[in-house]
Amino acid sequence: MLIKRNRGWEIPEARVTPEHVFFNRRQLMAAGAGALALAAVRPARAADDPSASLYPAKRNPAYGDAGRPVTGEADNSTFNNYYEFGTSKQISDAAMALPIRPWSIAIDGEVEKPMTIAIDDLFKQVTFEERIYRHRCVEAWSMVVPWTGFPLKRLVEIAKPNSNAKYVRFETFNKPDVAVGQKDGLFTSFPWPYIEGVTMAEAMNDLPLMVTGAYGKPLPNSMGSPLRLHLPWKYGFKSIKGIVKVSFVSERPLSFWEQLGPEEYGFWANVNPEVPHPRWSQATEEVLGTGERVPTVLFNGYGAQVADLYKGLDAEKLYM
Ligand SMILES: Nc1nc2c(c(=O)[nH]1)N[C@H]1C(S)=C(S)[C@@H](COP(=O)(O)O)O[C@H]1N2
Ligand SMILES: [Mo]
Repeated sequence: MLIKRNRGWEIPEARVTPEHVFFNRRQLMAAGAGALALAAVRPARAADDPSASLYPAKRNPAYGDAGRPVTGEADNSTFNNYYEFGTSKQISDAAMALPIRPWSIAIDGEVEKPMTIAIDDLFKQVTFEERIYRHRCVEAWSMVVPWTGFPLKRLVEIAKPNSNAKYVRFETFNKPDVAVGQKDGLFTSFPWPYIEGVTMAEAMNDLPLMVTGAYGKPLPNSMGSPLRLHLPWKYGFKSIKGIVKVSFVSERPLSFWEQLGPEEYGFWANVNPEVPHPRWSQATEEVLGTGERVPTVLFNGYGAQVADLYKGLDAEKLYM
């Protein structure tokens, strides 16, 4: 029997309200008094992080300058998209409820040997480095962050995928007991857990960073502790936080946002100022912390490293 369920997030307006509403709120904050309130909020730190002694890591000179000033640490750790903890940007306190140890990562799918590895054991197998990257949210704001982490391609090396692996699929925790966005209200009907994915070719590019820290310290919970991804040439929603599973798969993963709004959020999500979001322009972006508006650049300025990945894919919707 076929039962058609009408879920809250299938209502076209409801499913896209959060970004719209909070974009306006953020503009208000940048405009005046709100900015002070923002600065007064203390960044949420990952207390007693056992990986603290691994910081600061050596800066990778190839990514030592993002061409723009680094965004203030307090702005960055208290202005976040992390829907597991609510739809506002002020989730840094709520995110402190997430226990970041014990934490393990499952690696499975088309690999030599599926495994589950404790996060601190994984950290022993990799070398941390610092990279300063630009980040461009699809909501048309941007920031610059000194991330610490290790290349995604190093994780691929550890996982040893076989030739059936065409994509890497990432999955965030699903803990309605501690994550208020997964527990309460309308957003319990979101398609948790948060999923994202990249092609194997994208994974093997030098840019994707498995992020463990920022500003020379372990990540605050609000920024995705203990492990997130950062893809500097794609819109920010691709940079999944709170990762618990990495799967090597033969089929293209269907992401959280693509499930919610396939006309607005596709698989590729490459930054392109000439392709507007269906509801707003992507031509410019507001710099977090300063309120300044600057032009958005194709591939967020990382075309030299990634443009080749998309040759011959003209029929694909590469943006959004
Ligand atoms: N699990 C998870 N990861 C996520 C999100 C989320 O809601 N849940 N939001 C994404 C979006 S839209 C952005 S812009 C970035 C924000 O990262 P930041 O808080 O470090 O700025 O995280 C991305 N990763
Ligand atoms: Mo975003």
